[in-house]
Amino acid sequence: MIYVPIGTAGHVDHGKTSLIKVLTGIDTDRLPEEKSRGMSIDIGFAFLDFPEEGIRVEFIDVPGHESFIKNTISYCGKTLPCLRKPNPSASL
Ligand SMILES: Nc1nc2c(ncn2[C@@H]2O[C@H](COP(=O)(O)OP(=O)(O)OP(=O)(O)O)[C@@H](O)[C@H]2O)c(=O)[nH]1
Ligand SMILES: [Mg+2]
Repeated sequence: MIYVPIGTAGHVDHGKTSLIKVLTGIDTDRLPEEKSRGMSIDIGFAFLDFPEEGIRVEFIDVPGHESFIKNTISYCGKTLPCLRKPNPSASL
């Protein structure tokens, strides 16, 4: 299996979480407060498999609101090492 990580980037309410939900069927806003406020607070994860190609696309969704910028930045540390990893079977 080849893992392809993709991170979102964009201002608040630009549709990052909605796009991932349409593509994967997974709502990355899992916290009750995220649902009640209608915005991402923490990073979230989803995936989309392409079994015949042996590919799993992994999505990392981040908050766009400036109040949660620390959580947004934290995904860089989780994603960039995976992008640099030479082993294609490495997951997040
Ligand atoms: N009309 C329209 N509304 C959209 C579209 N994409 C998202 N929305 C709406 O815009 C609102 C915000 O969408 P989100 O997907 O939560 O936006 P986000 O970029 O994840 O926002 P944050 O996580 O808070 O940064 C929701 O009410 C969505 O239903 C779109 O393409 N068209
Ligand atoms: Mg969001």
